[in-house]
Amino acid sequence: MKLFKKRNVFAIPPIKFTGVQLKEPAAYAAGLTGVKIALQHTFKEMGIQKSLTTLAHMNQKDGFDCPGCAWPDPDKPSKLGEYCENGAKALAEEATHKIIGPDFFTKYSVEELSEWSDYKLGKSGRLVAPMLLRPESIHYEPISWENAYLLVAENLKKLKTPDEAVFYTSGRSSNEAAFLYGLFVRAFGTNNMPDCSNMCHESSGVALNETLGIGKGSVKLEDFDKAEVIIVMGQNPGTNHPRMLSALQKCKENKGTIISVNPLKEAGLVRFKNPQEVKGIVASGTALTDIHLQVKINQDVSLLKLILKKLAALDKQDRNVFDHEFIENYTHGVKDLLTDLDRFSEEELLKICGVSAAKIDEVVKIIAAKNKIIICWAMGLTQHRNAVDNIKECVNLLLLKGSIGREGAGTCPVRGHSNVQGDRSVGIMHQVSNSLNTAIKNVFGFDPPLKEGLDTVHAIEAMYRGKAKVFMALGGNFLSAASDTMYTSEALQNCDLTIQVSTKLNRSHLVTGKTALILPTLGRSEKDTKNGKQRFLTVENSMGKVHRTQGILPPKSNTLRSEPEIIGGIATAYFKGNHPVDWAMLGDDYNQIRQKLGAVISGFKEVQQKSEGSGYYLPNNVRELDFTKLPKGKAQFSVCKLPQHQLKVDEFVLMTIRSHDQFNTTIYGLDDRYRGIYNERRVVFMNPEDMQYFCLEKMDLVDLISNYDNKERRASKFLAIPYDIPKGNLAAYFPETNVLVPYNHFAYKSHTPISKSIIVKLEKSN
Ligand SMILES: Nc1nc2c(c(=O)[nH]1)N[C@H]1C(S)=C(S)[C@@H](COP(=O)(O)OP(=O)(O)OC[C@H]3O[C@@H](n4cnc5c(=O)[nH]c(N)nc54)[C@H](O)[C@@H]3O)O[C@H]1N2
Ligand SMILES: Nc1nc2c(c(=O)[nH]1)N[C@H]1C(S)=C(S)[C@@H](COP(=O)(O)OP(=O)(O)OC[C@H]3O[C@@H](n4cnc5c(=O)[nH]c(N)nc54)[C@H](O)[C@@H]3O)O[C@H]1N2
Ligand SMILES: [Mo]
Repeated sequence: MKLFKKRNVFAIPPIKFTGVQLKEPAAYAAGLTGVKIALQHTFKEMGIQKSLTTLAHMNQKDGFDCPGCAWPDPDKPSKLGEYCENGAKALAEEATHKIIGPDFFTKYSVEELSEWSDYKLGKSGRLVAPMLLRPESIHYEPISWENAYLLVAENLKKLKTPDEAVFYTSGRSSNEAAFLYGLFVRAFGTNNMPDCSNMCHESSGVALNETLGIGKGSVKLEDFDKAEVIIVMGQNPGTNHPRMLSALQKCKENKGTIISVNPLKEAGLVRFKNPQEVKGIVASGTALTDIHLQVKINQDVSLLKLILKKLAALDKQDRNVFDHEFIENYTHGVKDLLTDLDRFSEEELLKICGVSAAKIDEVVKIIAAKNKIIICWAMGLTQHRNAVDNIKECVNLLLLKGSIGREGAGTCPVRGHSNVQGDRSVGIMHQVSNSLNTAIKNVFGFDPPLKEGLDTVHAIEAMYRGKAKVFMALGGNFLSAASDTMYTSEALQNCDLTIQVSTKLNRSHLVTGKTALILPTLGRSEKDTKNGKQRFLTVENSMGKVHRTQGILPPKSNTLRSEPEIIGGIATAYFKGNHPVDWAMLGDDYNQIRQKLGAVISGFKEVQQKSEGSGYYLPNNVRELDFTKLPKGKAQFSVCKLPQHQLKVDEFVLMTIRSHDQFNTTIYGLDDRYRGIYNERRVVFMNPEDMQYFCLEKMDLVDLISNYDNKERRASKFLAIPYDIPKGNLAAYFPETNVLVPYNHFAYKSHTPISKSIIVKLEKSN
């Protein structure tokens, strides 16, 4: 009877090769192929008619927000459709006509399903029924919603302290769901609210808060039209934020210069054929990047320091290079920064960053003469040990140039999940905010907990050590997204109960606690109706604009419940009426949630009225040049350290990146078209000279091995692919390589796993 300890499930699926085909990397992004592929995905999953009408409503004022990335919509969305290839894939994934009901789980055990690839799991269809996995079973069985809520409540009540529970959030939730979830978790009594941001832009949040007083970017979409220089660092917009390419295109049309800083020459940054323009279909499109700086992985600080030193030298001759008036009026710490720069030699910096001196001089010349500069960045800067410094060094450059709080200039951390920024704004965080706690106390009449909660890496450790016993996830795929897959799988399996509120099947439903629940929920694209009335939700985009989202498709099943309803249901079962908050009412009535949200968080006061149409901007002190919250009331320069990688001759720095056909752990397909890889994900990109030195031929099989704190971690059997990547650097896809990321190595201050700079060795596979 007592099956548990533990089920025979695979945390990583057995290795299967799918038959690689190689082509030349693409010379441009999007164009007609992009449109064709977008439609292929939606037609296959949703049928032709439904695809066309649904896509027409995506990112339109009366429609729903794309479930993909958080790039903002223009105020006047294109009538031809305001979506990209990868947004269409995200929609196809969610709105697929396939469903998995109870019979699917009767047929397949979790042990059997765990042998499937992530691709096959995702393609099996939408989850539609609440399911329970008992400790003595390897098959999920149906459970009613009410019994599921009671089971969660009972398990939460059994805990010795509320800190034995962990409540994860992925960035797909709405503001309303996230606010209610955070409220429930605090009412329950813990701040254990790790979220996907911890693995993503946390480093940006920390760096920007400390230097500029707000953990978000400062630019608006229209600033892209006015920028003279846009620097895109550590980001692959062609794949991950394709609609950003139109904004870059506008900058080019206005004679702006685009500089990309990336170990890879990503197709999206080279040339763009805008599928929403005739020119993009028939002509050669727009060349985007003017200068590509092929930096070595994690050497952005060295590169930026060299640029700053050269600019400082020019400024000594001509006092117009830096904006001295701005520096004087709005900043603090410039002397320390400039003195520190003197400690470094140009030769040393040049050598370690790996970029050619001529290209750096070209960039310095351009930057010296301009002051409308935007820096955009994503995971290439945030997932390193010194990630916070990476971003602070970018802020240093912008502050020296006065490129902050000015039209056409500023910081642009490009967010990942479509509402990851909103989740934070409405209170999903493990840190304690006194002002938020006071507001909650005033509005709801209870005292939120004061002890700082666990972030992602510390939540994993707590579960591993048996200090946390209940794990709930509002979306996401914690097992495969987090670092150290084997360690994380032990951690989850140590829990008494794991609960997943999800739309699609993933590995976190298979590698679970002793008891597990799947609570299926509505997707963005679906109608959310109560008593015959359609409800709407709101989200915040990457630039701090809050707007409505309302699905248009009929729900996949009438058993599905919305995220706020599920949270309301769990909270009602837990408190049984003994609490000042009316949870059931809030779960049903989003207008009431918004009213309370507005009373607690001032930026949301008028969310009900102002979120209509293209929405409204939340307050942003940087746009007002208001730094009163910071020391001396000024924006802060920072003295940043160089990263330290003492590599042995046979060691490499590995970055784990996304292919063109995935959304994080959701695998849409097996191609990485822009990089010329077809029908295979088990590849490692390698410099041809390194391959020669290590006697490797194209397509040889290698194991990747990391060794931290004397613990060896191995990802076996990757096809070596010669690629234009700096020597000593490697790239491979996540989540296949997450096994290599040690759970206890993460960025200083932000605790973001070091997913972009893992030290590895290679071994020929057996
Ligand atoms: N289609 C699609 N869209 C997505 C996602 C998806 O998976 N698929 N994911 C969403 C999410 S949650 C996020 S956070 C974003 C992620 O968006 P990105 O950050 O663009 O995603 P990554 O593939 O991780 O790419 C990192 C880029 O940084 C470069 N890079 C790596 N290390 C370094 C470094 O040390 N220095 C520099 N300068 N560059 C480096 C890599 O070569 C790569 O081009 O995209 C969001 N949008
Ligand atoms: N090695 C390595 N690891 C990484 C990264 C990396 O670059 N390298 N990137 C990191 C980053 S940036 C991020 S953001 C994390 C992502 O971490 P997560 O957000 O945890 O992972 P996702 O793969 O985005 O989650 C996908 C699942 O979300 C569920 N889902 C989708 N839509 C909805 C919805 O509307 N509601 C609900 N309730 N569920 C939904 C589906 O069940 C789907 O299977 O991964 C991180 N992990
Ligand atoms: Mo992300």
